[in-house]
Amino acid sequence: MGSGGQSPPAPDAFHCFCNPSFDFAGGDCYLGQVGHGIGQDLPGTRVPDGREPAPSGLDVEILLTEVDRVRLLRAEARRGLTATPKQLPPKWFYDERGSRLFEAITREPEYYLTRREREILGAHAADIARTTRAETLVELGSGSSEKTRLLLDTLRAEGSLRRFMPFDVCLPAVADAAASLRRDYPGLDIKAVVGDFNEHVRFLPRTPAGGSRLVAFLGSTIGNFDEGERARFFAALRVVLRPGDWFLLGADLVKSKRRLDAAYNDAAGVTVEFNKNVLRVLNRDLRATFDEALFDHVAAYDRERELVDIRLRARAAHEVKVRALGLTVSFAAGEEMRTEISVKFTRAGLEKALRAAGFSRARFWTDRAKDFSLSLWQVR
Ligand code: AVJ
Repeated sequence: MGSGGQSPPAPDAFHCFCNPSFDFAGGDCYLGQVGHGIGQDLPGTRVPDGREPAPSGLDVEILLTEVDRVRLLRAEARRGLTATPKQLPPKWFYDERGSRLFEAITREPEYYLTRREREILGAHAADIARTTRAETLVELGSGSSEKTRLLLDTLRAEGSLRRFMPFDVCLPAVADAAASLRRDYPGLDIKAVVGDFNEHVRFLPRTPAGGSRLVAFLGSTIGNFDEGERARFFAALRVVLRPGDWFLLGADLVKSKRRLDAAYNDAAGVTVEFNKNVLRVLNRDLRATFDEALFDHVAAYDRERELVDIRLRARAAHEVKVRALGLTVSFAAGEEMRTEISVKFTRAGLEKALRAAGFSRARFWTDRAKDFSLSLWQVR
């Protein structure tokens, strides 16, 4: 990456929002993404073995390169499509279209999660700021920065805030978040990190000793982890945090099957499109031949396991080629492939998991309807 004043050329087709693109011409897809996201700030971008201070004040640390991501998609697709039962990890929903579809889901009347979390944050962001007096806000999986702003505003009013670190698997997401926040929060030191928070949380960049950090993980993204992944994630996070640091977790709560089934089967059908988007991603990025019309969206709350199980069910027996993997995959009529789990929590379950990882609880809030939870954890 050059250090001249020139912006890299904008990509022709920007479709690499939160997943790798395989048709990036001339190598590294980040070039195009940075052009899309932050333009002149490219010289500030640094990689772990090429550290360079950002002349622009914007700083992006890349823990997961495009090459790593490509390798990961191939490996996970091969593993999942050859397993019994078949499955695909939910992170591959989120290309640019998938991210837009998820944003659309959050506006559907049945999908209460986002509205409830916003209600809680609106009511308690000032308390969070007063309690933590955090100097650094780290946001894991920093999607839309709307809810983040509630925290930035109250932390700033508290006078403690110095630094914001959006941490996401996707460079354009962190770069866009950083660029727009930089306009609205002059003087705020923004350090963006590109990584897979499930794997790279232990590499969270250090901040100058003294100031406390608040790590926010919102939106019930934690629901995509199974029990083992969740325990490993909390433990890894606990290891990087220091006494005086804080963890803010947004987690959806167990409720009636009727409401959960409705939330994941919205009448407008946006969730159907979102679920099938993973097939488009595989078609585009692994040159696969999935036909969306041959699959049905299936999502049902499992009371025993306290999770919504989300799948794609083949309508008829057929074969799919995944050319980039040299793989032919056979589906039986009615065969189901899991694309996501969305675990629902109880207060007791959350406390048990976080205590086991070494956190102690400072606060636990719900919205008025007790649909969603926001909890603040302390490292002592
Ligand atoms: C982004 C993982 C929190 O599980 O509710 C929404 C994703 N999937 N509708 C969720 C999702 C189907 C969402 N999370």
